[in-house]
Amino acid sequence: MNVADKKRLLREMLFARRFEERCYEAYVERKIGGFLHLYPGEEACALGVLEAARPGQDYVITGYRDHVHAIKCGTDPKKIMAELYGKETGCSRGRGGSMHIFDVEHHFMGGYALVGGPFPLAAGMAKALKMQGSDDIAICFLGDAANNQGTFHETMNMAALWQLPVLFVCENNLYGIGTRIDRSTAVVDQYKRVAAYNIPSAQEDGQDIEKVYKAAKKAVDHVRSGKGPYFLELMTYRYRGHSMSDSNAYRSKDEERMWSNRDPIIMLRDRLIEAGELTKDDFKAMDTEILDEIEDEIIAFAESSPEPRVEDLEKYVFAENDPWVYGGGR
Ligand SMILES: Cc1ncc(C[n+]2csc(CCOP(=O)(O)OP(=O)(O)O)c2C)c(N)n1
Ligand SMILES: [Mg+2]
Repeated sequence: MNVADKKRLLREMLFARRFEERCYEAYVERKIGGFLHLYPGEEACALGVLEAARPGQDYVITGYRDHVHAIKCGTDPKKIMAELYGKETGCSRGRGGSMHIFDVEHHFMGGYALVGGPFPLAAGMAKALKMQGSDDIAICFLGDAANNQGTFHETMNMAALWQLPVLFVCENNLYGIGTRIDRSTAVVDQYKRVAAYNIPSAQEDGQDIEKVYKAAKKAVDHVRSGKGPYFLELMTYRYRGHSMSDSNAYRSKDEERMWSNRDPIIMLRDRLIEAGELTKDDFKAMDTEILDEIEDEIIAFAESSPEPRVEDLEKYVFAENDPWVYGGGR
């Protein structure tokens, strides 16, 4: 990774952080309703992994903590913010909200609320890609607690049996809502669990984007070359509560401090400063530019966009003109 790439990734992480913080504010202002799960602290995971893939072309799927993954795939952040605001200009016309960001054009296949739901969907996408003879791959991001769902084991079995081109990325932030991993999960190291299915795997520091990129490159190369699935576990931490309704009272201050000392943005920033590639003023200017863009373009777009019309309430519930739904089959 050259210096220009590192600076771009620093900017992408900072943008993701500021975008998510602004979502928090908008939620508190009651501009955003429903559920909202934020990603600060975990930025290097989605951005580092997808940097090593072909975002916008490979098929990406994740859970409900999904904004940053969609942005990296190429979804317009204005459409994501408008979606959170419930506006007609949102990427799902305001009907989906935060947990259901979806963008077929950029191969971002969602945003799912059901924990573990995306595992089999990712395998299905990978099966389709394999049948088409494509060298695109499916990438499934999910949390640590999702691995205790039955869908995890069913999917790992079939993905290995059929040698599917799918990369599983476990964003291990050590908690499923308020439950620490060692209180819910017999095998704490998630990468070890797929040994039962003969799936190669690795564990990496999810706070260091350069390490994430390197580990993901190896994983993506493996999957793309037709060698079957791969499982990458990234050790990370979310700074905020599980969702906006979580008071975040179950973690010690010491633990929180330890992880904030390993902030992915600060670590890369300081490394670039030490190498003489960036100054503190450059970083400040980058931050100001991002904050202005979020306010003047993204928030302004969401605020000024129209609400969905009441007359359209029943629209987009079913696929319109779909012969499977409206009779006859295809
Ligand atoms: C099938 C299902 N069961 C339970 C829930 C409730 N639930 C929502 S998030 C969550 C914890 C998931 O934690 P993890 O997979 O580690 O992801 P994280 O939120 O930490 O990113 C649970 C149990 C759900 N949404 N779906
Ligand atoms: Mg978790």
